[in-house]
Amino acid sequence: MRRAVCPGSFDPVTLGHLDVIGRAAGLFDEVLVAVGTNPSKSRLFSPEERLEMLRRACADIEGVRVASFSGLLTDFCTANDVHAIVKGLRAGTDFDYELPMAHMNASLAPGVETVYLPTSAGWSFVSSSLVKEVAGFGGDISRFVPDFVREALIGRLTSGDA
Ligand code: COD
Repeated sequence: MRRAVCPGSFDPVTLGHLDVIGRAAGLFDEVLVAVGTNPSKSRLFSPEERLEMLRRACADIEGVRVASFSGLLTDFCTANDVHAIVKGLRAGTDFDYELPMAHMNASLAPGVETVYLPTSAGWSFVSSSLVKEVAGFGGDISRFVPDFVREALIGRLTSGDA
């Protein structure tokens, strides 16, 4: 079985993420969407909240399972018999950020390949960070995230817990 992982922070999941996940599902027998920790980012939603949002968002994508991990991505790959890490690229800055990670992951887990999918043009400017910023200033984010994510985001930003 060809099994891949789409890892990310997903804080929160956007339609850009879902586009990459759906296209990865068309390339592999099974795709694990894995919520991990990026130590260089601060979080709005807890790992459990992000996992639950992803479960809902991916429910109708065939061949996709949602999981989480707390350590190294390569350890998750080894433990789950994953041979490919799928990442989305929006611009050159994503490539500059992702390439050292691909090299590090390859040196930690030889045989696990990183596969890059170019963003679909319509989602090239969409990121979790920008969606949070726009929502924080009261802007309309309904074109960028599923409805239930928009509601959760607005709820969090207006509750004072953000
Ligand atoms: N279009 C296409 N792709 C997109 C879009 C979009 N609109 N938005 C996001 N993406 C892609 C990103 O480029 C990325 O590939 C993926 O979706 C997830 O994005 P984020 O922002 O949710 O997640 P990141 O980049 O913060 O996730 C980083 C990881 C958690 C994967 C990373 O830090 C990690 O592997 N952590 C585990 C610890 C580890 O192993 N560290 C060593 C790494 S070498």
